[in-house]
Amino acid sequence: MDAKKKYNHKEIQDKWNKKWTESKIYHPDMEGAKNPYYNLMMFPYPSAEGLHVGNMYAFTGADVYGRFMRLKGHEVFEPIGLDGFGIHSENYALKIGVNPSDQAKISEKRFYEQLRMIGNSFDWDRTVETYKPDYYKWTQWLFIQLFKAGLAEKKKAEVNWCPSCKTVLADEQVLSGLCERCNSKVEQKQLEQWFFKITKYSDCLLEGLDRIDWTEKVKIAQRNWIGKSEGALITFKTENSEEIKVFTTRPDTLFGATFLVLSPEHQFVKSSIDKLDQNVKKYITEALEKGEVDLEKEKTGVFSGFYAINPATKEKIPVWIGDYVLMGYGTGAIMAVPAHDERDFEFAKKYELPIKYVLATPEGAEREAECYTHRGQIKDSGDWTGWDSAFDFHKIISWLEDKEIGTKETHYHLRDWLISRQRYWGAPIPMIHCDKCGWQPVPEADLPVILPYIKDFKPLGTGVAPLAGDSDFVNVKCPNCSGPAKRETDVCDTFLDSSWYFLRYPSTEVEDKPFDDSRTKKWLPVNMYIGGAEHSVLHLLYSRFVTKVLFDQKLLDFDEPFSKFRAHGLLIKDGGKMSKSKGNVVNPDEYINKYGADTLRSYLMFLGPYDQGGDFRDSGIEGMERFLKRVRRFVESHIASENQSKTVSANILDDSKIEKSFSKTIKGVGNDVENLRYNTALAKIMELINDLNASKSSISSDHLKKLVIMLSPFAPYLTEELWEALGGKESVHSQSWPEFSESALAEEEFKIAVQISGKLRGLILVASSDADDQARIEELAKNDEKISGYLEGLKIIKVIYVRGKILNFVVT
Ligand code: ANZ
Ligand code: ZN
Repeated sequence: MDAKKKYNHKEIQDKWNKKWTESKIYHPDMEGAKNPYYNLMMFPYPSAEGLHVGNMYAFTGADVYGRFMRLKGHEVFEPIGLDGFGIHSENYALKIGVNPSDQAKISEKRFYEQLRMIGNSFDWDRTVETYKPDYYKWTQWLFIQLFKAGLAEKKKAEVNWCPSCKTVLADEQVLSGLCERCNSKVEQKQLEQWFFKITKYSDCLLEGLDRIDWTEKVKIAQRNWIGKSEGALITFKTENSEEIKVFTTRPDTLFGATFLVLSPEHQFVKSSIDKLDQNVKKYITEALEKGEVDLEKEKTGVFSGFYAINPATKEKIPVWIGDYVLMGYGTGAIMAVPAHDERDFEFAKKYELPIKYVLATPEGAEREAECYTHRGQIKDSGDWTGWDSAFDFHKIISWLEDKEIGTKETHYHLRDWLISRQRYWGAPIPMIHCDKCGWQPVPEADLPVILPYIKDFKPLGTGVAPLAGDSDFVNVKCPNCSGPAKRETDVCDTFLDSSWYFLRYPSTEVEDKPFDDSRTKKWLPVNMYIGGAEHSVLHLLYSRFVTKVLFDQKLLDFDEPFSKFRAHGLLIKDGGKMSKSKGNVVNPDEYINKYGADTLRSYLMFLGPYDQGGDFRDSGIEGMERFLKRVRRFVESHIASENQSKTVSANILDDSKIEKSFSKTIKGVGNDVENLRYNTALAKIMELINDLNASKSSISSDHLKKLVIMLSPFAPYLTEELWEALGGKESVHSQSWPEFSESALAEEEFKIAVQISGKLRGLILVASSDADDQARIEELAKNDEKISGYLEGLKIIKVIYVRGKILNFVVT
């Protein structure tokens, strides 16, 4: 490299992109790799705007990790693809009036061009595009495996309907009552739909979480979404012997149940409507009209006029109707225990209903009429008095069962996965309906069921998908009886496409099966997966489910797809999440053109802890540009001076300092990168450069090489260029992470002057880590032979410590 020539990042990027492609350095041998490491990042859906700097933030962080693992001796497989089916792409195509399959080609080209510019070590021989028949053939195959295992079913159900997207949504795609994509208010509709029975895997999905190394908040989100609650089903009888069953997680509070509350939609309310007072009827009508309640709002209710018997106390308690009890959960009826449940407490206070404490409460709680929600010692509860509600759950259940009052019951929040979409742009569901034979899967030999190119792909909004208008597509022979039959015209939810793509990457060229067994054995489960936490209960849950199903079908020999998962943070601009509507989206191309990929990558990684995200600012990127320039000048000037004369180090002390700086940095950066603390890793490299600049001693090319290797995951092009200039063999990216010397890192000691009443009497050596431990330093001083001699017979009245410098014993 010519030091005087201006550094042209564009030329250098092109040069190395070409060399990397030729040398296949990022294309591990799928069959022969000795130390395989599958480094995966969530593949993007190709949006019209192209790659967003937020995507780039995610991909760079994942790539830094992959490059680090390569330096650590692994053969790293880092694939990329496009999750291009789905509403998002289709909506854009609709907006600009292009067929989604035509738009897909345009988006693909644009995305891949951009993805080639960001300096990631992608294996470009193994891309996966979910909308291509050679991929969705196997998505359809997967659907059929689930059907054959009895895990796919078409049934009529109340489903979420987005009036704007004109399709149904899975529960996971509804956020506080709004459509995840377009924010429209979601409606409930009765429709016949395909479901995957993910609920059969609730316990499996919970149990597996304990065995995987994932970002804790994502595990918590999954646990909450599965929402297992163990409790009891308890039967209350009304005065006229009708039964009202309630689900409770706190059967231990049964003796404190002072009223019941039913949802306005409860069967008991419906069947006794004639006997209800006018004002009660009015309340019910209004509540039903209001529909879904806002749980944050004040609770309302009305006394039904009926009473029930508490089966434990045998007391008569009033039956209320209230809007805080939801029909869709439990039995739609609750036993209210105001003393120990906040919602019931609020309700009881408002309507002046009795509050009865049945657990030992802290001093004063009852006098002040406070709600006490913890478990504890049971009181005033007949046989149960003295039991501990935290530990005697099973005793309580047995008691209820003996008396035939209740049974043990477990509830889950998780619902079955709604898989069908009444849209065009997805994999056709590979099922055929015959009036005689019912639902039949398309024979595997006939896969893929090609998505036909149709003109009228607009969603109809009638609950029927656009494919229904294509009679050539619809009418087929029944695979079972050869009679006339009809194809399913709904398409698969896009989350099915992405639920298994990681299985396809190592086997992209395999044509006769979705994934090759020996390759799968070699590369899976994924060693490291990085992506957004927003997919906690969507993609990350569905992928686990699909993997578990395939495991149970003996098609895989592992049941968790991602051994390690880390969620990255969000990139913020001007205080808000980047979004097109806010007009604060940053396009990475502009910055790559202006500053180069190395600078943008390093800047993004320097913004803050990778798992917490950061704030994108133009001023910051210039600082990073200056830093990389400094590194370049530093290396280049040393190469130049080495070439002139081999300078011999003048100062041995300085040399050991350099050794130490290097060891400290190599160790620190390694730990930081391992833990995705890229910002502090870069800070340590910056510090090293400062140390080296300040040092007078010569720096060997060996040192320079170590420096360049450490920086290589962040700035892959510049470091290749410097590596070459340093005469390095092969690529910097196929080197080994530098070793460091523990002995150079050995603890530093410093000297403290010990005075006795202001007179210097000796020096002691103290470890740096003890600099703040005055007691330890006093002890060391007193144990020193010389000093202890001076102190003999004297009385210490005061000790003054000047940190790191002087210890003064004031004596009389
Ligand atoms: C009595 C009780 C006493 C309760 C107490 C709690 C505390 P999770 O954990 O979410 O499953 N509940 C049951 N069905 C309901 C419905 N349809 N609408 C609103 N609330 C309902 O919560 C179960 C608890 O939520 C149940 O336990 C019930 O209140 C309430 F000190 O029963 B509990
Ligand atoms: Zn048939």
